[in-house]
Amino acid sequence: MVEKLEQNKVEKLEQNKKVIFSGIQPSGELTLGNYLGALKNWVKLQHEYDCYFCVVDLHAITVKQEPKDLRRRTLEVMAIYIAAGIDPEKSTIFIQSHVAEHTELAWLLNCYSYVGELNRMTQFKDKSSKYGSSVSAGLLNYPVLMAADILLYQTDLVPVGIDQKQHLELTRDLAERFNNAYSPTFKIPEPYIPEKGAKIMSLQEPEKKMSKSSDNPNSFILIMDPPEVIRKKISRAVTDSLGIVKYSDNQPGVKNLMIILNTLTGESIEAIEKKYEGQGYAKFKEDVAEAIVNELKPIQDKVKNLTTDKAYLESIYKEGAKRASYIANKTLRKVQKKIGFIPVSK
Ligand code: AQP
Repeated sequence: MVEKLEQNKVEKLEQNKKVIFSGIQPSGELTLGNYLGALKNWVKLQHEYDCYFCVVDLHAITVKQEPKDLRRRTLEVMAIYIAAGIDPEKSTIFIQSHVAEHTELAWLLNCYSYVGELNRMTQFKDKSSKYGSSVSAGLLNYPVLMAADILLYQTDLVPVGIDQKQHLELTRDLAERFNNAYSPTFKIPEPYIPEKGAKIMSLQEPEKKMSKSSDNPNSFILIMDPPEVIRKKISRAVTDSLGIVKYSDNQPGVKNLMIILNTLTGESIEAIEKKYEGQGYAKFKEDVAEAIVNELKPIQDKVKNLTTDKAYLESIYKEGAKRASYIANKTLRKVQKKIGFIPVSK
């Protein structure tokens, strides 16, 4: 194993590839937002970069999870990564809780984070208003764990939807704060926000982002939604009474559907406007639904096969955790030493 890891390391160094880290929480069934804002881009990036793609189960427990659902979803998310086109030979796919360095670095970074800056995070404000007085300290500390995830791998780029940009800025602040307090330790990562699909909005309240933890199933398309459900949800998507397919902030529902169509088919916004001129919304919505079905159906079929092959999934996450631990441990030991901890004797 060590030989294989060394070999891998040498290959990566020889290729001098930049490092990418990203992850998705198994906090619900994955949505079209996760797919277009994150996954679809990861697939493209894996050829050029040394990629770490993690199923961030530690993040998922910042809100209550049913243990059996969490177990099922964690494997399903992994299967979706692979089915969407992430090649486990090329990229490191692993489960966050299998690499203990994530929790340990998160604790250390917590001691360099300010409560005030965590309180200002939009996601914390949004989610804590939903959970009221039972909001967990984990939800407040979520961005610190995210910083640990990223910094452990000396990450260059983090491909995320625009909703995660603020957390990435905090990661950069924490890395700079630590580097300035001691000496250069962490690489300062850059966000990689896709041109297309950076923020897919709710189908029912298009001023809010599409989110897997929404209480209204009509607000999102799930990656695993059957074709007839996708068609129904798109036909029910909120539009307006203007009846014109136009890319405008005054028509947020229509604009969102246009972005989905454009991201999936590559048809330009202008071409879409022209194509549906004078036709109302019915045909437009039908085509949006078909584009989604065409994209997701092959992925769904592969996911169904993969989730029945637990031994294969286990082989991927075991190998992934070994590869990830090797790098993560090196960074963590550097951090411990700088802080002044006595190294563990072997
Ligand atoms: N609507 C979206 N549009 C574009 N990108 C999105 N992402 C999520 N929703 C959209 C991107 O997916 C990646 C993983 O996100 P996550 O599941 O770890 O956390 P999240 O951003 O909090 O996603 P959700 O669906 O809103 O989850 P819940 O409801 O559990 O909080 C990120 O790159 C994110 O940008």
